[in-house]
Amino acid sequence: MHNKKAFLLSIGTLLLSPLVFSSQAIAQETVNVLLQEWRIVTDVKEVKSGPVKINVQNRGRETHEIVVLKTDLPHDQLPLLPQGGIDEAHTGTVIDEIEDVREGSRQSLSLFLKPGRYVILCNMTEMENDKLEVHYSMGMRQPLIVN
Ligand SMILES: [Cu+2]
Repeated sequence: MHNKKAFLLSIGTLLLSPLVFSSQAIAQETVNVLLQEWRIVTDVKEVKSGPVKINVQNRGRETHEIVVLKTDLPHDQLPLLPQGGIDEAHTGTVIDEIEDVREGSRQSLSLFLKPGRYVILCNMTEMENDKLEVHYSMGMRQPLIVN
C-alpha cells in the first residue's frame, strides 16, 4: 500500500513538472495601449524580453493603426517621408503592425521582443479639409524599453 502511494505520488510529480515548466515558459509581459487623438497611452514603459502581448484599444473617434518599431532613434525624432508619416524602411525594424484599428475596437499582437529600444506609433497620414494630418507628428508615439 505504501509503495503504491509512493508510486502514484511520483507519477503525479512527473506529470506535474512539465506543467510547471510550461506555465513558466508562457509567462509573458503585457502592454496595454490606448489610441486617441492625438496620443498613445501605454500602461508600462519597460518590459522584460521574450513574449510580449500588446493589447490595443482605440478610444478615439478616428481610425488609427499601431506599429511596433525597433529603433535606437529618439521616439519623437524619427525621419519623415516628404508626403508625411515616418520612413519605416529607414528608421529601424518594423516588428509588427495592425492597420485599421477602428473607433472603439480592440485588437492585440503577440510578439517575441529582444532587448532594445522600441517605439509604438501610429503611422497614418490623411488629408482632412485640405490639410495633411500626420498622426505621428501630432503626438501618436510612445517609447518602450525591452530589458
Ligand atoms: Cu492615428
